[in-house]
Amino acid sequence: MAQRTALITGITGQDAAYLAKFLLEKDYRVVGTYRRTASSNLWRLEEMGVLDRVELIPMDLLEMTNVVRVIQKVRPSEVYNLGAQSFVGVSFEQAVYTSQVNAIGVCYLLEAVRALDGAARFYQASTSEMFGKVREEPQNEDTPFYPRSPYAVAKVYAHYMTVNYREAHGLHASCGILFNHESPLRGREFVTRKITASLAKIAHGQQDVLELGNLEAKRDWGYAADYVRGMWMMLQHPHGDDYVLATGESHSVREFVDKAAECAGFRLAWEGEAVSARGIDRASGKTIVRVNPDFFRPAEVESLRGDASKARRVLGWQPEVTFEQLVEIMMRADMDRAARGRLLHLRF
Ligand code: NAP
Ligand code: F7E
Repeated sequence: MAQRTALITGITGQDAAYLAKFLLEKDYRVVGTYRRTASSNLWRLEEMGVLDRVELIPMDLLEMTNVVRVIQKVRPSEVYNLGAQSFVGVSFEQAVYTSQVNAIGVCYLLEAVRALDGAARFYQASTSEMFGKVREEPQNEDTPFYPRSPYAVAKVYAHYMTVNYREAHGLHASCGILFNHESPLRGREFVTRKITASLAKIAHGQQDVLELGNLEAKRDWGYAADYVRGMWMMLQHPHGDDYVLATGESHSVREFVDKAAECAGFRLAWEGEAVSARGIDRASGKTIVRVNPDFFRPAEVESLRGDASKARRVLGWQPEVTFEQLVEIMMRADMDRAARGRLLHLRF
């Protein structure tokens, strides 16, 4: 069989690093697109040990001519659209930009794939954020959407546009409705990595306190390596379709903090309620976690829990890493980085 070519947009991001490694191990030619920036941000590919095996090509999802030419040049057999303004918090202040990248950018890509010959298989990174103010629990592929941020609204547009290109133009296009998935390569602004990196710095005397927003928000957190395997499985199925990937378990931010603190060698006692809540290190009596209202969102997604039974039944996908293992993996990686002074530059 001829070697397959995968094009991954957003190659500098968390998922792309795991997916690139996964596909290279399956002997794909992997081409990754990145935005030109003044400073290099290829550290994730470097950490995964794949930087020299991925072909890099500059592409911005906001520039349609660029998108079309990249698809024509690379002629991919599979396209994984992972590029996005992916931080929900920022989307409230950058609603137009987020819509252009996360919604219209996807339309450019779908058009480019259709214009080439429509043969490339297409993966769209849909999200559990589309369920937002949830209509039922757990959420599955039939649960109605109720997006609560410009990020999620834009993703709903992209989701239905992908479904439409599948139905109207016969593209082999799939949407993965992925619940939160994390790893040591997670961006530092997301709550899980913010917690593990901060606690590691506190444990090494490099930071005093971790400030968080809504401690009661609940998420269905899985491990990124499990989820990229699911993306690939979707594109190997004879037909394009939409699938939820999730663990089926939900935990609060506070539970994540407790478990991470334990892995970092702290035992926390909680005092106070809501914005006055404080996490105190029992050994030293110091407050090491507190609430800062600046980190609350104008509209919150309070609780998410996914039902991935369709992916299990049709694709044979299931997650392998548990919540406890995930926290341990992330905490261990950040303790190691802190010990080597690698987190000193991080600001939250
Ligand atoms: P990530 O680490 O934030 O990576 C996003 C990537 O998109 C980065 O490479 C970023 O480039 C790139 N990008 C941003 N704006 C772009 C533009 N205008 N043109 C081209 N590329 C652009 O995100 P992730 O966690 O890997 O997630 C991958 C995808 O899955 C995203 O679409 C996200 O919305 C979606 N998703 C994520 C989760 C999750 O829990 N991780 C769950 C559901 C869905 P820079 O490095 O230059 O910023
Ligand atoms: O927030 C609460 C916050 O920013 C999780 C993206 O990958 O997953 C991610 O979106 C929860 C929210 O992720 C802080 O209010 C409390 O309820 O880690 P997050 P997210 O918004 O769920 C989905 C599936 C995606 O698609 C997105 O691309 O934690 N929270 N205190 C906080 N969140 C942050 N970031 N920082 C805090 O201090």
